Amino acid sequence: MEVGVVGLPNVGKSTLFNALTSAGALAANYPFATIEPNVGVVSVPDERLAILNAHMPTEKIIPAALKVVDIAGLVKGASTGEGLGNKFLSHIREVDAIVHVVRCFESGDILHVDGSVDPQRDIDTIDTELMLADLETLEKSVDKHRRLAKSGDKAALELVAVMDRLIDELKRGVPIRRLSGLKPEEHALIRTMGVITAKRVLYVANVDENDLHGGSPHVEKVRQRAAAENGAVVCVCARLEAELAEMAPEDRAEMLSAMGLKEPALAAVAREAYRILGLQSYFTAGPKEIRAWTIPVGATAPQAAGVIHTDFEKGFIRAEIYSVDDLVRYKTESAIRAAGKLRAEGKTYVFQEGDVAHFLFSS
Ligand SMILES: Nc1nc2c(ncn2[C@@H]2O[C@H](COP(=O)(O)OP(=O)(O)OP(=O)(O)O)[C@@H](O)[C@H]2O)c(=O)[nH]1
Ligand SMILES: [Mg+2]
Repeated sequence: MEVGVVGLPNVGKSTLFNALTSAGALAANYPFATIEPNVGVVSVPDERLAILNAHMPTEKIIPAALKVVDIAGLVKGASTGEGLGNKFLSHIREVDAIVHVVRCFESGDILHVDGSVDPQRDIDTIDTELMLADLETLEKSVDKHRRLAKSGDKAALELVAVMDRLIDELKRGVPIRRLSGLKPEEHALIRTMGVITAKRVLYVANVDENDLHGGSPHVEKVRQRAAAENGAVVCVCARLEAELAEMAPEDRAEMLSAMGLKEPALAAVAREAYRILGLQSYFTAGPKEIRAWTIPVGATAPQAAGVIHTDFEKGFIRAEIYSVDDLVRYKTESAIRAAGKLRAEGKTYVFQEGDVAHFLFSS
C-alpha cells in the first residue's frame, strides 16, 4: 500500500514522514523545506504476527509494507506556478490514498503561510489545487480519446463519457472522491486516469502537544470534512511523534504511555488507511516464514491466493483456514485440526480479517 502526503508548506508533513518512517528527512521551520520528494517504506505494525510466531516459531516474519511519499507543500495558485508549483504531484498520482496534513496546533514560532491557523480554509486551498491539477490532467488527455471515440472506438467512447462528467464536476468544485452513483466499471476507469481527488483522504490533524486527542475546535472542523466524504481523521502531534520515532523501542513504549497514548502514529495511520481503502489482512504461517498479506474486504479465496501469486489464483483448489484466535486457544495447528476447527474452504469462501491460510492449488 502506498500513501502520498500533501498539505500547505510548513504544516509538518516531513515531520510526520519522519514520525512514520524514522527516516530523518529534513523538517525545518520555513516554507518549502522539502523540494525533492522523500520516499520511505515501513512495516505495518501488526501484533498478530508476534502472536503467530510465539505459537509456531518461524525463521522470518514479513509484515505488510507501507510506502510513504512526502512531497513539497502546495500553496494557493500552485497550479499556475506559485510556490514550487504543482509538478511534484506527479509523484503521488499512483498512490492508493492521500494523507492530508492539516495544521491544528497554535504556535507563534512556526510560520503559517496564510497567517493564521484555519483548517477549513487550508483544506479548501489544497483541495482546489488538487482539483485544478486533475482538470489539467483530464483536459490534456480527453481530446486524444475524443478523436478515437469519433472514429468508433467503443472503449474510448466510454472513457470520454466518464472524463466529461469528471471535468464537469471538478469545474463545479467537487473533488472526484465525493461523486456518488458511479458504477464499479467507472471506478475502475477512473483508477487508470491518475487523478488525485479520486483517492480517499486520511486527514492527519497535526495537533498541539497538550491536545493529543484533538479536543480543539480546529480538529472538529477537520472531522466534519472527513465525515462528509467517508474519510478519516487521525490526531497526531507530529513533532512529539518524530522525537518518539528516534528513541529506542523500550523508551518509546514508556514515553507513549506517559503521554497517555495507546499506540504510535504509524499504527493509527496504517489502520485508518486500511479502513478507508476497504482493506484487510490475512496470514500465511509456517516454519520458514510468517507473512501478512493485504486484500480487499470481500475478497474470495482464489482472489486472496492471487496476491501471493497469480498461479495460486488460477490453479486454486481449496484453502485450509483457521483464525489467529483459534491458534491462541488451541496452541498448535494440529490441535486446531484435531478440534475440527481447521476448515477446508472452496472457491466461493470470502476471507475474513485475521484468517490464517494454507492454499492447495494445481500448477
Ligand atoms: N509546535 C509544533 N511544531 C511542529 C509540529 N510539527 C511540525 N512542527 C514544526 O513545523 C516546522 C515545519 O515542519 P516540516 O515538517 O518541515 O513541514 P512541511 O509541511 O514538511 O513543510 P514543507 O516541506 O516546507 O512544505 C518545523 O519547524 C517543525 O518542527 C507540531 O506538531 N507542533
Ligand atoms: Mg517538508
